[in-house]
Amino acid sequence: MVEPIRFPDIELYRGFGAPVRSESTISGLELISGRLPEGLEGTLYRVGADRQYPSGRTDDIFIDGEGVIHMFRFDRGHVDYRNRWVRTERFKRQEAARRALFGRYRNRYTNDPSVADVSMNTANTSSMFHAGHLYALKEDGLPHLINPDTLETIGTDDFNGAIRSVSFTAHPKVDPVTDELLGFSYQAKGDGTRDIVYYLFDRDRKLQNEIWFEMPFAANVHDFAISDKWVIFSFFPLITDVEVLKKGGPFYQWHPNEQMHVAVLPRYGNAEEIRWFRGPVCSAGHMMNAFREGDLLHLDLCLYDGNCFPFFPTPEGEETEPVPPFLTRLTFDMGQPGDAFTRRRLLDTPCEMPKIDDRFHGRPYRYGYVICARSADGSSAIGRVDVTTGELDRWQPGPGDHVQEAQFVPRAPDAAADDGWLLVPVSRVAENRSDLAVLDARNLAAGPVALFKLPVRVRSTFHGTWVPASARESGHYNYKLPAG
Ligand code: V55
Ligand code: FE
Repeated sequence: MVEPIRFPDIELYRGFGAPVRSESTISGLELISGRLPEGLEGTLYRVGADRQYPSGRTDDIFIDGEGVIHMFRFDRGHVDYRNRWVRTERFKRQEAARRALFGRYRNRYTNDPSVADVSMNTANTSSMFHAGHLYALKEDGLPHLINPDTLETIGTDDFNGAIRSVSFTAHPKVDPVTDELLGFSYQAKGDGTRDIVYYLFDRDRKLQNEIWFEMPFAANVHDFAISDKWVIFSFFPLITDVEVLKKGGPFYQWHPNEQMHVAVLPRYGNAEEIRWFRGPVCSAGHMMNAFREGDLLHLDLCLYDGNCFPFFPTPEGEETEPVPPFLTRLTFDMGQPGDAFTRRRLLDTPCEMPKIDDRFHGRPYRYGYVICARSADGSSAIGRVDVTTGELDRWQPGPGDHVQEAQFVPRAPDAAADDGWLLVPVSRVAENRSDLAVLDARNLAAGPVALFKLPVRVRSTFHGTWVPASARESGHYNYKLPAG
């Protein structure tokens, strides 16, 4: 007897969060207002989570669920949309069984015995384009190779055996100027292990550097940051305990009495050169950027003075108070001994999902793009922050509406910093569907220069990637840093 499909009445699945579970193909989105700027040719990929079948649990969390890859293709004045489930092993097994076989977030001990050896990789977090290959990513498994035109899933990819860890981050950095790929894996030898490995691939996917080292505890390492000489890993005390997993518990527990730790690695060197820094407890999911100023290494991130994931409790089972994220600069003096660093707030408005003009990854930069905290009416805004002045320009789509993470597209491969567009998916909550807004990055407050209507709802996307039409052809971004 097969159970009927019925999702639990929990906040996660209400309203705009209701599972969509369908795949769309729309040839030419309707233009609501404005007009599409000349020269915007390429594809925005976005990845998010949906629910294939109810898990039979009420502790589902928003970062879980099967991966869906979405595509907005800008082609000769039109925008085409499609979305497809990522056909992970997990998805295919559940589809065959016509029900959920996987239980609590990343807890393999809560899975159906029939899938004891199947990866929990949902491919639900982000996309990556490198050397002509498009991927859907989740940090607990290998990248899934995706057909960039049809969004068909081709399969997992270990880069010709180069990725020897069990997983690969959902926040790699593809440097669109050098076309190098920098990435890592944490808990790299399996759940609860303290191993972490940093990878550097050249523009042709050849592994150029690999540094294995140990974390202070079995942390979550969701993101990292790069500079021309160093790469930075931070360790906040959201910690995995396999004994807790065996009892059906949460994948992470928040340890408020631990410190935060930072490891600075040489981008091109080896493990002997690692420097460690330590500070009071805090946490972060997302980094905006890092860069070097002589011996000073700056790391800008959305920092929480507490637990960034309040749905992961303490070891005593206590929930922690939600705290707001503030864009903060941590500065490490690589010319001095010791493990101390300084900290300075860059913006007084809480914000998350930080992005930059991708050409400035690891380089001195001025502008970042963020989702600003919800205001009283429950909506959110897209903002541009000048990290040198703390100035904020923003656009709020409408009462009750939400924005998803922005993607900056330079006007030309060598355009000046900030000279380009922001592509922003908008959740029209009252209408139960989405829009795609194209904004002038230098004047967000003016509102979209073009606004496209989707007849369907883009339930949730976390992160994405812009692939210019020229890069789809050549495999490489070949962007240039603007002169000056
Ligand atoms: C995050 C997201 C994840 C995850 C772990 O934003 C951390 C943070 C969408 O999946 O698995
Ligand atoms: Fe993320």
